[in-house]
Amino acid sequence: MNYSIFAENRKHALNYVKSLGGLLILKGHPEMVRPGTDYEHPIFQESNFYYLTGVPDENSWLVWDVEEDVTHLFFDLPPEDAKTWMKVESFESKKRYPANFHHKVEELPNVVAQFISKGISKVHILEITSESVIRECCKLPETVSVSNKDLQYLLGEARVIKTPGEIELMRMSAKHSSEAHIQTMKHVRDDMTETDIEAIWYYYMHKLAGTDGKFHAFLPIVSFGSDAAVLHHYAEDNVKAQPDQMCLLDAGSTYKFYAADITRTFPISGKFAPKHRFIYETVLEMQLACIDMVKAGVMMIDIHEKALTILAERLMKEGIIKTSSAKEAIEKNIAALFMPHGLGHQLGIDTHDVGGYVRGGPVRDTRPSFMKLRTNRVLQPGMVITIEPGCYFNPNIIEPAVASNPEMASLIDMEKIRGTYYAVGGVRIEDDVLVTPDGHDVLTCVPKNPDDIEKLMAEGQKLPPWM
Ligand SMILES: [Mn+2]
Repeated sequence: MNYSIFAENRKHALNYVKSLGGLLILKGHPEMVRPGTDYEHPIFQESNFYYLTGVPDENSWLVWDVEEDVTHLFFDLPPEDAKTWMKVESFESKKRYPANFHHKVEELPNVVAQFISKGISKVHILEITSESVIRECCKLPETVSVSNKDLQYLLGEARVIKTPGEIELMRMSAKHSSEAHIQTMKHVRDDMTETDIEAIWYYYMHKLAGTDGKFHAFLPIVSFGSDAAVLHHYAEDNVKAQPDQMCLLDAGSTYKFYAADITRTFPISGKFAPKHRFIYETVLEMQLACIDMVKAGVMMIDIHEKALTILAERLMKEGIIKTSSAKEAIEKNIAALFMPHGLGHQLGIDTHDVGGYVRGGPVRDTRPSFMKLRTNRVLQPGMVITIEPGCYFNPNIIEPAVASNPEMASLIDMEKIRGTYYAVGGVRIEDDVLVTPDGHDVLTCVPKNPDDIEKLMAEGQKLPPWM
């Protein structure tokens, strides 16, 4: 592992936080023990702390004098007898994490006191940390002011633009997650449950990403048929696949805490039925056109609008909606009934990564077709975003909308939807895209052309059964 990545992150972040002045104090995630047991929950390091340090250990601290750019890292070392139970890293080995000084956590108040004695009177902390905890742990006198107003936002702004080292880590998580998706797709059989498919995904994720990828970027979404219209449907063990259904798998691993996020939708039988293929090709056309638009200077909302436009045009062509134009379908909130989410989000340490809405930037568009978009950003080189259009037929969204709006009801062929498309459920196709100085680079690589999916699944059928 190249820990200089985190020194590089800090150098990049300094451009954003230097003007704050004073001392930045960040606390790593606390340890979490299940009450009454010695079971320690694995912790996903606090994202901002990890970004600046690369330290995954619980109860760690960073003290950063941004005016002089001097950093102190603090480690909570386990007691001597812990060696009976676990492999304990030496204090010396902690010096691999880049900082000017390394300490045991007990020294935190002394080091902070030295800064205060040199005249520092201002401390900045994250919004998510409690001022009283920081004051108590660092023994801050009342004369020192503590602000949680700006640090988290500014670090978020820094994290929007990935450093070259971060991009390398994200390429790794994208690679592992892509391969795990391919392997899972090959092993799907028509007698499996949602949890069976989830288990195959887990197996490959752990096998490929190993201990560096032991955290999921998020809980995998696995759904069959009509359940795929529910955006976050988690796997259930009593739901068995039907040969005439599609499966939607939205899953991503992490690598060194950096996330990947991929969705594929594929036929359980390995062959798309015509009604599946129509919806699938609609979403694929949306996704390819949107990825094509990704380049510096373009606004996410314009790419989102492109997705809705293609969706509306295709649904009009099939007679599912009867508006006179795609524009009308968007303005009358009809297109959004079939894609009730934003086109994508930023990706980084967090799956829905920071920095969605810029202070002083355009406010969130409140029109129903646009309000779910997670970012108002203009794309810049170094951003990593997901492009994940979808088309869904969710009766819980569509039925109340047409029941309360006669004009909308007159513009939608409910017979077709009830008779055919509720059973199709939903399709989403999602890839992770890096904005580069001259366009974009798609980091994830899983077949998505329907013929390629059928070919891959046919190859998979030749493999011995999983169970
Ligand atoms: Mn996503």
